Amino acid sequence: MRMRDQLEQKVGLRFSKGLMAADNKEIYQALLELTQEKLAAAPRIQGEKKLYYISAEFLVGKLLSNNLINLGIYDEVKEALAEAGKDLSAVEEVENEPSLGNGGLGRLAACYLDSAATLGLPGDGVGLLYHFGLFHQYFEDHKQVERPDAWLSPKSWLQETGTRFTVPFPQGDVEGVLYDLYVSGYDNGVNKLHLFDLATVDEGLVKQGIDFDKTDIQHNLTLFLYPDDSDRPGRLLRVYQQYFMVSCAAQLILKEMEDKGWPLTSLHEHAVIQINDTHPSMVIPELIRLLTARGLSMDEAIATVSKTCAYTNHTILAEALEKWPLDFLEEAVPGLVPVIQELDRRVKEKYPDPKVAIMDENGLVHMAHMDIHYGFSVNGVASLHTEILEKSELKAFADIYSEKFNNKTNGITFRRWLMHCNPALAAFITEKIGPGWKKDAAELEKLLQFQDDEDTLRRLLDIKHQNKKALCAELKEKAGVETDTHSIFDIQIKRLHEYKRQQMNALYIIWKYQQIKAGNKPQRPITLVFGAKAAPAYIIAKDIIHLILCLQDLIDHDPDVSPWLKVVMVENYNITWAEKLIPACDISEQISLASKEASGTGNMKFMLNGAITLGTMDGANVEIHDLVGEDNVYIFGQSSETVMDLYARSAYRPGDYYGKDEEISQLVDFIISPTMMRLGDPENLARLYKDMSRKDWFMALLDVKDYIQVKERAFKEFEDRMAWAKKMLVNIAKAGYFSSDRSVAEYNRDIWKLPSA
Ligand code: 26V
Repeated sequence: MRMRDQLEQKVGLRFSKGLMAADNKEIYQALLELTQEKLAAAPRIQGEKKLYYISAEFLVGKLLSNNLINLGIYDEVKEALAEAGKDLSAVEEVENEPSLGNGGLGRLAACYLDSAATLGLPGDGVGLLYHFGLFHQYFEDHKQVERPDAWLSPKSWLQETGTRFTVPFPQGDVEGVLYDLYVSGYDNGVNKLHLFDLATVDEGLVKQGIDFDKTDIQHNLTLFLYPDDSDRPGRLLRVYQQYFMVSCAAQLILKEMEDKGWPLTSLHEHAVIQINDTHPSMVIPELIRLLTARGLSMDEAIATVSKTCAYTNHTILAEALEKWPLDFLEEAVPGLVPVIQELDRRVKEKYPDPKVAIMDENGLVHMAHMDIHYGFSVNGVASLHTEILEKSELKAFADIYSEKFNNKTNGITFRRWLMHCNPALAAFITEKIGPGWKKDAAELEKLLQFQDDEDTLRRLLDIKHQNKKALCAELKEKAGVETDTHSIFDIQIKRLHEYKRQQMNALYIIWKYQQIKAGNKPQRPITLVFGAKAAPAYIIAKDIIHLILCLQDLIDHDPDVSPWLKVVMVENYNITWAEKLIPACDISEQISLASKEASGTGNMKFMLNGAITLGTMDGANVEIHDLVGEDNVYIFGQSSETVMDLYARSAYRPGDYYGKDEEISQLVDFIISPTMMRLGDPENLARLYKDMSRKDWFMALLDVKDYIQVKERAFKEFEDRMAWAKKMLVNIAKAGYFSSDRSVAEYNRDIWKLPSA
């Protein structure tokens, strides 16, 4: 049946009207049903061995277009709707974005599920169904305010499966209820994302904002992702949540083994578990507990689990490497404690070095240490990151288990981050080099033959300009702000964290403001866009948001400056915003303190869409630099070696810059200038000023002058439009390496060893 007829039939059946008379909501419902039916009819990817990717986050984004693209019917649907006078992108607006993630780790999980299905690898995701997700961010009085993100709707992509598992807690058993989402591969079959909900969850527990009774674990486990952990009940709740997730996951895995009639001693031959950061680490002792309860000896259980589990490290920030006090575990998950103690005993017997113990002398249980000893693979997510893990952070482990350590540089799915979000560029690339790049991203290099072709370069500039126009319209509609389509778009979108140094970008804004006030106007207006959520209990991060919002306001109301400089911080930054911002970007801000950003994946998305990276030699920026060469990236700042050395010797003092360097002092002082103190909250601004001038733990002042200088050079070079377009082309052509199809193929080659359909 023609797509138009299929759609007419669906709309007719459900709403007793024709497509032309239906509104976008009705069309969305019809499309959702039609797409779900096609997903259900697609072949389920199967094999003798399967990947279980367990993760606290899956930042999947809206699903309609992605599924239509992967099913190969996007264009047909778009045309059928257009025939009836309807617009697919307006229909997409109806869908709520699932609020199941926080940042890079969650988005990476979503990209990897897409690629596993695309490559025909049997692999399911396992996580939790958070009713209110992370939180919805609002701005009030130039400050972040958090409210529940009630994204669930009665009709959605989720399917109730009827599968339930019992999870034991000291307060009594709770039930996990399994919901499934189809994960479609591009031109291939489907896998699933398994999301567990708490049968007895009670949304009514949420009172003011995102506050709720953190101790009521029989009703709260699946309300929020990362509930505030600034107090003991909050931290305990994390443990309860994590255990709920991994116990359900472990039971699902064993059920699938039993359903197939496979003996549990052969678990490692049929299952591989990827532990995404330490949040799912308790799956190791939980599986051991369940296997011994089913008759395996402790030795057998430990051996088979160790051959099944692999761990990915996504951060080297000490505070993000989870360590739980033993008494927390005794209180929340007493059933696991004897297993963890046994695992620790075995380690201590073999390796006396206290650095590699699971349980340290303070009674803290190091989750990553358990993963490394009792998993068969440990990987970092970019080559510099893996090198730092091996040579520094996890050196004691790498010395013991050199064969376990490996690098898997992150990747992104080109289906969402080019074909979906930038259809004009995708079509142009196909026009130039054919469609092969969609299945083999390395083919993008064929674009290099056009690097001196004026017509190609002009087309690239034109596509960028069209995307800017679309973004400006979106900013007007959604945020009520006017932006200039001819300005340079310089964008920093990522979690708000001091190590990512949004505060350094804010110092640039202050510098530029002062320059313009002094009469030094830029050659062309500049639009600086931010998008970021701060963890609700992370005070300084919220102060940085406050600073940026105050600067936005200050500049908007200053007629000397506003024609030249525009600051926009979008509210509730999410995947949907990213899909609009990235295609329109000229300069991609990747300015983390070298050694601190494990990889970054936004940097890859920007590059693929023809933005030029302005960044430090950190994370995957290093690989971007090596691929595109000096001329096609803007690098500044101290090296990771220097930074690590400064930390090791406790030798960094902001006072060496603030107070000594007049230019730097002027920028920092501006934060508490009378103008700013009138505009913002003096308490927040003074706290941030104090932190930046006296502590500056992530060394913004160390690199700020170099940053300003290199950023100015980038703005200047932007004016040679042909030279800039060539940089864009080289970046796009070299982005193929960052396809998640490549990453996932490497995971499979070295770690998972799954059969491919
Ligand atoms: C962060 C937070 C912050 C909010 C409060 C709770 C909480 C819990 C855990 C974490 C860890 C986040 C780890 C993470 O997202 N790492 C990112 O992983 C990306 C994918 O590998 C990588 O590209 C980024 O560099 C890295 O920061």
